Amino acid sequence: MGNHNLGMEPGQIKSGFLKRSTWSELVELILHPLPKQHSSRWEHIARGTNRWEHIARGTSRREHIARGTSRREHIARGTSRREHIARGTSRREHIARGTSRREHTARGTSRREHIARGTSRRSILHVEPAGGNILHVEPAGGNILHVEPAGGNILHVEPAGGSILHVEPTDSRDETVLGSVPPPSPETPEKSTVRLQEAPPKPEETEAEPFMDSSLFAHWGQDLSPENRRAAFKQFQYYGYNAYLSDRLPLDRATPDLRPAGCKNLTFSENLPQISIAFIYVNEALSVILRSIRSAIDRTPAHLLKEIILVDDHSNNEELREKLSKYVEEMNQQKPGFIKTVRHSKQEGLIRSRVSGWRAATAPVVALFDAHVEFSTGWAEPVLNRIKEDRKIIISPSFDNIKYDTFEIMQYMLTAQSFDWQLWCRYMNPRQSWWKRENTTAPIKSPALIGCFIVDRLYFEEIGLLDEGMEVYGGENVELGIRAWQCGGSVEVLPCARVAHIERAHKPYTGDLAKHVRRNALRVAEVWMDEFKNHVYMAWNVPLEDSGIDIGDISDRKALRKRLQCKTFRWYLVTAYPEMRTYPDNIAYGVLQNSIKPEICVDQGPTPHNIPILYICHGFTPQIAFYTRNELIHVGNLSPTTEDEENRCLVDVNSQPRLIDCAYAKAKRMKMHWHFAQGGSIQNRKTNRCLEVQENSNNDFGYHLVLQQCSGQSWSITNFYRNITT
Ligand SMILES: [Mn+2]
Repeated sequence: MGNHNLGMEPGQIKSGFLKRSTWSELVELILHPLPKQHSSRWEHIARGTNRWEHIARGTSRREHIARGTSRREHIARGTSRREHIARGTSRREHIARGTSRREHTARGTSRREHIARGTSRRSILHVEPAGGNILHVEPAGGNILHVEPAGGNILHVEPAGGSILHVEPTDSRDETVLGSVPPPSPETPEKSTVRLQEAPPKPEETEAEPFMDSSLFAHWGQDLSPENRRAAFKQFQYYGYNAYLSDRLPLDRATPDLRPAGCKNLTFSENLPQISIAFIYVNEALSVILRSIRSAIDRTPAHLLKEIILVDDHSNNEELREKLSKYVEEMNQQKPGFIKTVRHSKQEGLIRSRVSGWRAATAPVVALFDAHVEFSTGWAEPVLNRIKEDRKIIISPSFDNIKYDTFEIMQYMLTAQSFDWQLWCRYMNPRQSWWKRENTTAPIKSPALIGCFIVDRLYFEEIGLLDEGMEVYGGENVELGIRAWQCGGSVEVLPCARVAHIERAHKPYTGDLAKHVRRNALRVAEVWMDEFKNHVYMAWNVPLEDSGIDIGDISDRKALRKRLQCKTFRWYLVTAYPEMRTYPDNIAYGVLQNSIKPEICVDQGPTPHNIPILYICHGFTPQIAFYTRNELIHVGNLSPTTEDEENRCLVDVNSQPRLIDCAYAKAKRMKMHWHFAQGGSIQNRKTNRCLEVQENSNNDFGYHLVLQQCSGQSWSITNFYRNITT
């Protein structure tokens, strides 16, 4: 989704993927019903500036995933959707303009209502003639709201503070080699897993300016001298944001007041508690850290800001260390002890760094933040007031985005913070009950946290800080949210506390991000999720038993849960996260392999097509199949929440295998029930045709999927909970 073209042009479309002519017809059909002045996402489609164009070019996320170059890898290369956002072409911006589904929700006219009125894009898409099937606008994992959370583990983006995507510090748009980064490999390798070595030609690089196609220069810097451009690019590669520009902006620059209107009229207690603000960083640009500090000082009432704590997670930048020390020294001469410094002698990762910041804090309330933020006017009072009202509420501010290239501040809509079943965090629309209050200053109850948060110092300790048995990053913010709720506290996002945060193009940490998130997620599943823990294993396609993944010792965390007499995860789902979908009927999951050609797997294929394909097995989301007690075969991402409608089921459509929206297929009573037992055939209950593989020289891997009279081919699925019986 929304990715760079990665050097691919329409001419490089893989045969068998969506062709231009089909695309043009589709665009026409889609656009026809919409008035011209409508500033919808469709207009971007018409302009070819969005994800659809990538799909049309055959460069959709699914295809990248299919090639083993998932979006995560693009993120690793610094070529994520974020860049589209920076260019103002993302859906997020539509949200900011108030043209999104969220606004409809705010008006109490949900997308479903539009669907009911026949005005939704879904109904529009139903005009797609091919096979009489639905086009799926939001491809599996079309994590549309997963945009750039601050602090979280959203995988798609650069979260503030949280479970950052610690990935390689290069702007590898310039590398552009699909398959050059191997997919994160399961720790228990599957025998059929094959690494892909597909590589399109490198774009030509001119001697003079090999970096001019970097996203850094899409909206900025064209007028710089070549020399300065080179300098700016070098800094960008290192930091993941435009440090060159940051160095030239005032530390106390003005920022827009993006608070909802009513915030200015709120009144607060006379005796608010003091706060310590901890900034966690590793190899951050000096000017960015200083601006974070400056804005904290300028935008927090002086009598409430007790101290600032700088947690350096073992930066190796000597110059940064020296200059920052000098700054701290000067500040402390004016105000002794005001800035404290904590330095790790080895890199501990974000999670333990946050705890280090908390340990150094002495005020009654502690804020744990990234060091690339700018606080907005009036951010602290509502937070401190809320904590004074109830010390068991953990609070996140509302985040806006400091664009990593121009440093402009882009407003984000108000959201709650939640997560999917892999425990990547995501933004979530505040629920109906909140909108109905028609008070946009009211706290938004939130299932979890994106990453940066403010908490009562002693309460944080009482409920067990963060899980320090987690490594590097990821999952700790989700764990904290779940734990807070289950153990008698809660989480809220405050609309009047706004903090702008740089969503970096890439991270200073390196390594296999997903691997850490997966491990940390399994810890959360084992400690907190009771009978729902299998959902995390399903989402990561990891066997429930003998996964081969060492999640470390969780006995302390289990003891903590017992000691605090925490409620069940079922209670949590009902109370704190009713939007989350559960899948109690799934009885098997994993890749579907045919014994004739086990190295290729059933794959959801490129979107927006609904034709399942056979592809080299990689075991990532587009190939994860689920077989249910009700004999459905679901392929691809499991929609994490009821806001998403992405689940697709295998259906026999006129003897062709198709992937159709499960709810739609069910409503239309389509032929979607399959008899399947491990090692046996996959046979449609109504038509008796079998899903089989057939040789086809036009296909990349020599075979394609067919529905035909059963010839006795056998299929297997990787994991199952119980014996699949007839
Ligand atoms: Mn961040």
